[in-house]
Amino acid sequence: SKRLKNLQICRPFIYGNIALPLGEDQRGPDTSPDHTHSWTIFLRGVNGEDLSDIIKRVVFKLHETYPNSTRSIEEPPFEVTETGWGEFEISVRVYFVPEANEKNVAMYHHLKLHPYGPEAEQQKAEGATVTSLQYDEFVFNEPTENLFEILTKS
Ligand code: SLL
Repeated sequence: SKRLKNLQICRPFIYGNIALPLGEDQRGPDTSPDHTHSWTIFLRGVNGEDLSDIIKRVVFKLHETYPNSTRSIEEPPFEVTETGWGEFEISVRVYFVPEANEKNVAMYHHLKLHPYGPEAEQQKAEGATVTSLQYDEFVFNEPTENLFEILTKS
């Protein structure tokens, strides 16, 4: 559809990971013995919305030590849960719905498993959940009328 000139519209979102040390009770028969953590990387709206109104697909590229390391998530929630032993960079590529007529965008997230900083010792002792989140915004310049309608409804 037509593009709206001289207009910019933003949509805020959150992406990042949570991680938990794997306790003996959380290990299944298929859990690799060298895996120490369970983690989830996700991308969603700032109020927990799934963002499927503007996003068609999110591709998470994991470390090549993972089987099928390119994970294409075609439906919300846009997230991947895994177990593992190490931290690494995850590439997160977002593909928008066709009516937006926007190029895909890529971001990077450093998967965090280990607590650090002043609270680290206590967090380790408690087996606390580690969280590493980033706030960002999709910025659409001269959006299509369709995208504008999606972003301004409700
Ligand atoms: C490191 N640069 O050396 C990092 C790489 C890779 C983490 C960390 C493997 C999972 C699996 C896993 O946790 N890889 O066995 O599928 O620390």
